[in-house]
Amino acid sequence: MAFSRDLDLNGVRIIQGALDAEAQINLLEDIRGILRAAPLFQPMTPTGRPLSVRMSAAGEYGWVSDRKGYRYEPRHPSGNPWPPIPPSLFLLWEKYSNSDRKPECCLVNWYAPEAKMGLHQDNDEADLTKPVLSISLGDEARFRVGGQSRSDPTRSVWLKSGDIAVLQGASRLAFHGIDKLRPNSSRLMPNGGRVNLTLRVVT
Ligand code: MD3
Ligand code: FE
Repeated sequence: MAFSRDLDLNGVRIIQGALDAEAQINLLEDIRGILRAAPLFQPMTPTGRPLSVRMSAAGEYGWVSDRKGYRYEPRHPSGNPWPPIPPSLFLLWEKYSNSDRKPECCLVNWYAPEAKMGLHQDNDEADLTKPVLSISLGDEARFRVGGQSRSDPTRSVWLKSGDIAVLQGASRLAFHGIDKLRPNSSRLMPNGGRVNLTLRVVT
């Protein structure tokens, strides 16, 4: 909070140092609450390969992937509804999203030290003019973002614990991914790893 700086990476707004240490610790407690109600699971691609990232969600919808395909669902694979999005995250959405709609999903991505996420587009949401807000916690990760075609040139930046990214306008449909983590680069979590939260309007 004290020393934040704004960066533009192919139209993605990155607010480095948006959350101070105390805010990060409080958010991690909120995430632990979400994961008690909706434990992490390992999504399978429709071709049957597991993603290296483990996931869960809060809100009216969570994103799931299995043999039937990718989609938003109102329930965790256990059959229970997702827990509510914590108030702290609605406040961050109000502060950074400039959106007239409230988020309906907080996707929780958990990266073990070896996890990564290949280049992809997020287009399972009904209204792609609505922003996505991303919050990074834990170990640093090299984030890559290109354009609206897979073959467009990409740029990358290391996302650190407490950084926030806002995806809107043309960048909302940009190809992006996480190349790798930098192990032991944060002391937020006792056993390392990384959590990324994304707040989304789904319907
Ligand atoms: C650009 N997550 O959940 S966050 C994802 O760090 C995802 O876990 C990555 O890609 C992560 O889909 C990257 C930054 C991000 C999130 C959503 C985006 C960038 C985006 C949606 C559209 C364009
Ligand atoms: Fe994505």
